[in-house]
Amino acid sequence: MATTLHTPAPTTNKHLIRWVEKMADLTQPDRIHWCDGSQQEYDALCDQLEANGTFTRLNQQLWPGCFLARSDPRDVARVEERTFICSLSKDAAGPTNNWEDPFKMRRKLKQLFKGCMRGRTMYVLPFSMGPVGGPMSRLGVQLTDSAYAVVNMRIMCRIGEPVYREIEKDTQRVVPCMHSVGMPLVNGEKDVPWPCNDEKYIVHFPETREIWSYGSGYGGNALLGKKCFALRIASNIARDECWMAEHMLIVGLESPTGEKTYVAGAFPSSCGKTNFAMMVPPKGMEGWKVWTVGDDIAWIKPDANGHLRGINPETGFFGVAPGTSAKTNPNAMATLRKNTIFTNVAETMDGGVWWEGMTDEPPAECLDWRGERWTPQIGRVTGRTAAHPNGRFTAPASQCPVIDSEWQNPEGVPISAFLFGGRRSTTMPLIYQAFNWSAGVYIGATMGSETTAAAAGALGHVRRDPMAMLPFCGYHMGDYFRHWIKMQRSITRTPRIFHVNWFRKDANGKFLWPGFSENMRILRWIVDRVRGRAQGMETPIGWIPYYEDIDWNGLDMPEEKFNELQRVDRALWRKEVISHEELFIALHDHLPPEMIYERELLICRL
Ligand code: TSX
Ligand code: MN
Repeated sequence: MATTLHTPAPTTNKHLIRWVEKMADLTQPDRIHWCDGSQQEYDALCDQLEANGTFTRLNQQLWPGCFLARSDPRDVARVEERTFICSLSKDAAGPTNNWEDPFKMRRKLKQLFKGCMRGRTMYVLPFSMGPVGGPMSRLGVQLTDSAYAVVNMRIMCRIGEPVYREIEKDTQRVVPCMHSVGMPLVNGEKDVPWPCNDEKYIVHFPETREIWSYGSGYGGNALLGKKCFALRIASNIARDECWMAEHMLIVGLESPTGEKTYVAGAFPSSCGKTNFAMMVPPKGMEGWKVWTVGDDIAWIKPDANGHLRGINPETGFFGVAPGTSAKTNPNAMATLRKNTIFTNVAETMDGGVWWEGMTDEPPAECLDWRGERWTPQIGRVTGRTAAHPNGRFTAPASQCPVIDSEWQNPEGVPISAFLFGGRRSTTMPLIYQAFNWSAGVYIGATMGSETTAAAAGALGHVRRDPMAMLPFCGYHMGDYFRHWIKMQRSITRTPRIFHVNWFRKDANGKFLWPGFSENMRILRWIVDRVRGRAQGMETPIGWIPYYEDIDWNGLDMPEEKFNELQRVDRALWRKEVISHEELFIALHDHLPPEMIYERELLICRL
């Protein structure tokens, strides 16, 4: 420590100071910067990122407060095969997680982190997931050598000064989060715009509630409050404390009379979760409103009355840019117009941003996400897109025009229903409702989505993604289902569970459902079911709406087409249920009996 320059610690917390010293000893940074979370600090870090070439300041007339970052092409997404759950027993992590012996992993990490911050600044970044001091909120401190991670974290969660004060109260355990891009600068070596390492490790110790991330500066690998903490570590805490850490959006659905119903929804990737979270009701449903509480993560807990309440532990949206437009998601477009960090999208010649799907016509010329000249012609010839398919915007939730009035309520909002969904071209009706809680848990446990990109496996193949938690559950998936089943015992008002599929196709491969705004019609039926106002028709898989019970005002939807959308094909469903077995076999020794019983009942009904 003697040779280390650093700002004075803005905290009296001995544990924190000692841990920071110990980690500085290990990683050997040139400087330690204790983040206060202020605007001045943010601006200074953005200036520094610009000077280093990590950030390009965008045209401030068109994009005030906005920056573009281009990552190293080898560091563009989460690295699932490099993500580890290091529980004491391999069995506790389950077959859907990578496991490594925690003692072995600690030795490996110690070796990787030794001197890894040489020549760099170590930022001490205290953060709160959920409103600071809220009863459902949890604290972490990320040590990182990435200023990019710091400025993104400032948008994505609550950081800085108030969090030190909360840590000092010593009322809860703080999750230590170590992060390094894994590229020390030795002998005054010049930095690169996007430092990273080919060797990547995203490591979770669920028992000691620790996170260690090495080698990547991108998204979920580097913003440790998000997937690592709020999902993988929090799912462990939630299991132990009887609440739920879910990969879910939360929306408030307001009726023309001002009645508000909150629902939480889990969808696998490329189902349009962010679009759904900010939906604009369609023509013909005037007076209905959709309010956004969150688009990615929900922490849900029974209150003193046994009613589920949920918070969005984040304060920003880290959304996929390609496909986002004024048509698909006008509220996201309004959100990201200022104070937004773009990563791996294209830069237009007037210092703006562009991505595939943003406008009908691509710009005549731009710089692609790698910074190379791109024209539609070059795109056609090389097959390269201007933006990376996983290009992102990091935008403050407070800027969303439809952010819910209660989105920062530390007690959360009341959750009346859970929605599960997937991208399915056949079999799955547009909407059905589970008979009860355990049948609903079965639906969530067996949900799946069809692969869209050829790279991700065979096109049209259904990939199971239970509750959209496959990459994010920090323990055995079978135990996770058991936890879901068990949750009902601490709830007095059981939420209704629904399954939706916006992506069913006809025999000619055409989408049967217009989707987007029109989904509101389905949500209205869900609200009416929750409130005990709408009929349901019993089918072998659950309750479905009668044609007459859907609000069709402003949409031409012939009854025959609706019936096609809703058709429960028993032959296809028998195949579907058979295919559920594959996942269940992998999890069999931890599977709660309810999953087996629900499957048997479903088979009998079919
Ligand atoms: O986000 C989508 N949603 C949810 C919106 C609230 N997408 C985009 C998915 C990619 C991320 C959708 N795509 C949805 C949807 O409901 N539905 C579809 C499929 C679809 C695409 C185009 C059309 C219709 C359906 N076009 C016309 O009907 C003209
Ligand atoms: Mn997500």
